[in-house]
Amino acid sequence: MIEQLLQLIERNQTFFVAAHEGPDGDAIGSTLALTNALREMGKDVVAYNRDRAPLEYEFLPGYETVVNQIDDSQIFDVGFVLDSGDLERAGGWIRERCQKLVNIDHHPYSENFGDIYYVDTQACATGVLIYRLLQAAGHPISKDVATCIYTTILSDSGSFRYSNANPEAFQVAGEMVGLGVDPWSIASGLYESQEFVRLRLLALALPTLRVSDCGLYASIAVALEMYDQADANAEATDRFINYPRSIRGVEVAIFFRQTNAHSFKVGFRSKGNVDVGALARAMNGGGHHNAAGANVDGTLESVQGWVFDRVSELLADLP
Ligand SMILES: [Mn+2]
Repeated sequence: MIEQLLQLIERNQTFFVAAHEGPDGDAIGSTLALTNALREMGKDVVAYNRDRAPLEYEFLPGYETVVNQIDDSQIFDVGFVLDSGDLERAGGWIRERCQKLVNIDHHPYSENFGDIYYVDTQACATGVLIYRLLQAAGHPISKDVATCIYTTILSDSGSFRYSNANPEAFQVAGEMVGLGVDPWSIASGLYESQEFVRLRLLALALPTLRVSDCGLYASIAVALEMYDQADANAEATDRFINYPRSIRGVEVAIFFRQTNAHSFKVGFRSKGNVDVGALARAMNGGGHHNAAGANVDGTLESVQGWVFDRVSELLADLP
């Protein structure tokens, strides 16, 4: 598998690198880790994200080169789709624009799209798979690439707090620090450079916190009018779900984010005992064991009632 990938890189010149929409630190970090490394090898690379790179990743080398539009006629030798679960989350049209397509991911249920499928659910972040690839290629990891890889691990492991913070996560992160990455500057870029509008929106959302009678699930909600009041947009709601999740005893956290007058994007986080991926798939959504989401139509009250019932059923089955 890695051999095939190395040949593909060696024998081609134009590359396209993309990751899932609404990108997190692993999506943008792995996009830029691979992009920077390929550019160092002298390749022509377009880094793409449907939603570009959010401002909080400004500190990543190559940040300003991530585009959200490409030439109508451009065809690439090789396309890499990273951290995406399915191709649609990156852009279904990518298939036709790339002679060869590669799926690199660590999500369970990652769709088998592409000509090469390099998926390892044991990797704590897709960035770790990029690290393995560069190691195999014998490409020396620059400080720029190291910064991107370190960010993918920090972001997907919740700053080494989640159960995916395995020995490889610490080992690779440690190696990146050895290459000159400054953990404080990345942590401050990610977590201590918030936009004030985000906290204004949070102040409006926190009063919606609800904990179930059983204490096992909790939720938070953002309604459309809150965006106007706080002068914020949906990007500002990133990580709001961590507030209900952080409550003692809560197993499942739920985030209701209104997307239009009649529907909500419902996000789920599990502390590990409940498979919220299965729950979301039953609602025509998707995701993995500990993080998933689905779209549900209705008013906040009706959507909450329906979702709370599904979650209660699931929790009733817990041993
Ligand atoms: Mn990831």
